[in-house]
Amino acid sequence: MKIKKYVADDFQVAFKQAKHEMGRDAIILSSRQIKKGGLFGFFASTKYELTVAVDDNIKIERDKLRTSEVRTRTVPAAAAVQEIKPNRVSEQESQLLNEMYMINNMLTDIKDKMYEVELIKGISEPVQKFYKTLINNNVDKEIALRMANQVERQLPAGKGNYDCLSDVCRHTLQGFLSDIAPIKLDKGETARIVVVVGPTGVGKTTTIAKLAANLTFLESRRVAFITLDTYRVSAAEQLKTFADIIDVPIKVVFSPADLKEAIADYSDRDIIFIDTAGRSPYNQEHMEELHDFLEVAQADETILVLSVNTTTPDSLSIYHEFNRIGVDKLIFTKLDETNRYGQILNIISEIKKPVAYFTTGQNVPDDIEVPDPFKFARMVMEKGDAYERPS
Ligand SMILES: Nc1nc2c(ncn2[C@@H]2O[C@H](COP(=O)(O)OP(=O)(O)OP(=O)(O)O)[C@@H](O)[C@H]2O)c(=O)[nH]1
Ligand SMILES: [Mg+2]
Repeated sequence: MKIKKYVADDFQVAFKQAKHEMGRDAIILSSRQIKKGGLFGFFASTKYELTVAVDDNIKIERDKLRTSEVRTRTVPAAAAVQEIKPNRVSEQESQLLNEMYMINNMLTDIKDKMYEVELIKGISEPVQKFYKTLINNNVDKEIALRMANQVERQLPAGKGNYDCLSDVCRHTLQGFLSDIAPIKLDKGETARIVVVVGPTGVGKTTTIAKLAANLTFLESRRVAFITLDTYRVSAAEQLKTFADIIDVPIKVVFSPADLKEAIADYSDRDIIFIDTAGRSPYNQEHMEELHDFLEVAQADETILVLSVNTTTPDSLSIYHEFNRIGVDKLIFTKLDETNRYGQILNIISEIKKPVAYFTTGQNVPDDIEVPDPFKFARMVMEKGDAYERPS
């Protein structure tokens, strides 16, 4: 199956282009209006996006039918009509199917819009702008509506007061990101065990290096590393390099028994970071293996690292899989790679776990911060025109 997207100024143009390139067997999988171009969301123009697919198997069947159509011309007329008919019908069917997909998609779009209009009907116009700002940030509709309603309820009588509105919006957003829990070492505490888990490539090892460097240099804490990542060539080397630079000891362990020993060896350290191999959470065998290690580790905190580049549904399923082994906190990485932060709100609204850190780049140790709800709210609000004063 070949799938391709077509974007044009109007639906007909996109449709014709798709038909021209993909052939008449192509079917429309989805159609939607999108905004393109512009500056900070202003002056963006409306385009139509068609996702079109063509199934090679159908094409082959169709070609076979066409060949049979040619062949049937040599057989007696009555039989030929019967043979040709299925081909003609299926062409018409394909045409009809396309039309039906088109109509169906348009109806779904209209239904969605009506539903949205119905939902935000009770909200005053300035607050609807806040709602749109949240949607621009990819906040889920349901959560955006909940926030908008919250703002609406808190607004005093003079709803047109934009200064007041911006304060209430910011305050509401801050409320959603209020559970912040960075790593805290109690006075005199030793051998705090922090395990960092997550899918591949989200930034687990880099984040551990940032945390370790800051704890070592800024708080004069005695840190140790243990890595369970023996799967990827150079994985342990990566943490060893950081360990050398920061000057902290490191052990590479291959079995739960090794892990027990390594933890015992570092019992005089203030904090032990355990780095794990990035694994697909859907691989049961790997998850069981991780579970065996974690049973031995008896971590004080297990932190799940999620990249903001992963979609909300994917992040939620990743969380649910990792939560089988127990997740205490979250770290969101790669905030520098997006300017839509709704993802974070969607996830924390759903799973209600504290956020320990945001990471904002590849630089060790600088690109990490304890989430600041005020700053976060401002970043979300900058993505939209909620605070534009009426002229
Ligand atoms: N832009 C950006 N890149 C980051 C950030 N954190 C980590 N990275 C980069 O992401 C890549 C993967 O980082 P790692 O720390 O190796 O990720 P990991 O989760 O340990 O990967 P595996 O151990 O392979 O699962 C590296 O190129 C990092 O420099 C961040 O906050 N922003
Ligand atoms: Mg790693």
